[in-house]
Amino acid sequence: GNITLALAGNPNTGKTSLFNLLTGSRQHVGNWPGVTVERKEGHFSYEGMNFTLVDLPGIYSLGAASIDEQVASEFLIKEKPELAITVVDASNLERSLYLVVQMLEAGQPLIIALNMADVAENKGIRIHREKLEKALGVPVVPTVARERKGLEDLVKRVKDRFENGVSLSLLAIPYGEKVEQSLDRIAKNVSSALLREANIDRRLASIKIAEGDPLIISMLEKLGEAKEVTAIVEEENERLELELGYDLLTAVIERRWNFISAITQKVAERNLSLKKNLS
Ligand code: BGO
Repeated sequence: GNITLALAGNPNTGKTSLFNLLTGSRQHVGNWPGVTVERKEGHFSYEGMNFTLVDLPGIYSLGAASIDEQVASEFLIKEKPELAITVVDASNLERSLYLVVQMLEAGQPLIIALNMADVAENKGIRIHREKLEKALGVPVVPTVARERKGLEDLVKRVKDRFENGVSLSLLAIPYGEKVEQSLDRIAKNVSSALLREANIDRRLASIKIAEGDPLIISMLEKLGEAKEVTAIVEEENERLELELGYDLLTAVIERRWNFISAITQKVAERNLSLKKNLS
C-alpha cells in the first residue's frame, strides 16, 4: 500500500529542504486544481513502507487569507491525509505553533519536525522536546535540514505512527465560557448533512464557521443553511462585543495565541550564556 503524507509549515522553515531530502529525485510538479499554485508531490520508501509526500504551500494559518491557505485547508479537509509532517522553526517557535494548533484542532494527526535547531541554538534558545511533545500530544523530532540532521529519526517516527497506530489526540483549546457558549450555539444549529459533507464533528464545524472558513461557508450555502447560521454568528458577535469588547473571530484567535504563548513559555528556555557570540 501507499500512504499519503502532507508536508505543512510556515514559509522559510526549511520545508522545501526537507521535501528534497526525503524524496530526492522522485518528485513531480503540477498545479493544484483550479489555481496556479504549484503542487509538488514526491515519494520515498522506508523499511518496506511506501509514502507519497504532498508538499502544501507555506502558510501561517489555515484560513482564507490567501489562495495558498485555501489550497492547504481544502486539501486537509477533503483528502484527510493519514499523517502530516508539520515543519516548525525552532528559532521562532511561538509563531510556528499557530498552524500546528489549528491542524490539531481539526483532528489532523501530525508529527512535528522541529527544524532550524542550529539557528535556535545560536540564538541561545533551547526547546524542551519532551515538554513540547507532552503539551501538544504529538511526536517532536529535532532536525537541521541544511545539514541533513534528524532525517532518519523523522522517518522512523513516521513509520512508528503506522506500525503502532499511535493514538490521535484531538487538541481542545479552552476558549472560555463566553466564547464556548457561542461555539455551542453554532454547533447546535448546523445540520448533520453539513457534518457529513465536510466530514467533521460539531465542535470543529462551529470553530470553522467562527473563522469564516470559505469551504465550510460554501457548503452551508449549497445546503441552504448559510443565512440562518450567519444570523446566529451575528447575534453572538453582538453579545460578545458587549460582554468582552470584541467579536467571536477575534476571541478565537486571541485565545489560541494565549494558549500557544503559555506553551512556548513552558518549553522554550532562553539562555544568554548558550548564545554563541557572533559579533
Ligand atoms: C537558503 N538550519 C539552517 N541554518 N538553515 C536551514 C535549515 C536548518 O535546519 N533548513 C533549511 N535551511 P527552505 P521553505 C539560503 O536557501 O527549505 C535554510 O520556505 C541561501 N540560499 O537552506 O527554502 C535553507 O521551503 C543563501 O536557505 O524553506 C534555505 O520552508 C544563504 O533556510 C532557507 C542562506 O529553506 C529556507 C540561506 C541561496
